[in-house]
Amino acid sequence: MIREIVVYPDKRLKQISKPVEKFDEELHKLLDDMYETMIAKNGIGLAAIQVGVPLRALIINLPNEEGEQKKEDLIEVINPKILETKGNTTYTEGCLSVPEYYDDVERAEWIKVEFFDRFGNKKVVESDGLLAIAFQHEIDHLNGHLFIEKLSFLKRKKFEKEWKKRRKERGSKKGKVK
Ligand code: Y12
Ligand code: CO
Repeated sequence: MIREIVVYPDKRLKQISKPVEKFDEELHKLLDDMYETMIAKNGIGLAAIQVGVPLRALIINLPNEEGEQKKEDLIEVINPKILETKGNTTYTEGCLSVPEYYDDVERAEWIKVEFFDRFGNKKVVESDGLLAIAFQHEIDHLNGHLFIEKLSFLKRKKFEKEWKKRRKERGSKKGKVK
């Protein structure tokens, strides 16, 4: 089932998500729905709070070297903890909760992260490149943070101005249809 994406500035995106306690059918249904929703919206990562569920669960599905996004490469991440980070890198990020806005964000270049899969099996993964960025972007969601909070003061102002303008335009379009 495709769920509705929670979009900025919805207050739910500021919530600190709660640890998953039961690795049961309900969690599996949530993860399956998150995958369906992410694919339907052309995303490569999604946190549960982005579909309105305040649980520490996220998914990442990066395209492979051929540029194909395969389900076998899907990573389901429950109750993650970043154990170690190294270096710095900058990447132009986007987010399904902040549609049509992309900007450069600085993050750790390498991370070591511990998490559980949908069955409660513990994993430890070391990652760099796009995967490390995706982990950090999605873990930020679990702590109520969006990538736009990491922009410089001036860039954030520019974003808020663009966002207000867009909202006005969308509002007036809706008005015309009615
Ligand atoms: C690197 C940087 C950020 C992440 C987090 C996951 N981000 C996404 O999955 C962003 C998806 C996205 C998709 C959009 O839709 C289309 O391109 C059709 C989009 O634009 C619109 O909504 C029009 C914006 C963001 C992981 C790794
Ligand atoms: Co996001």
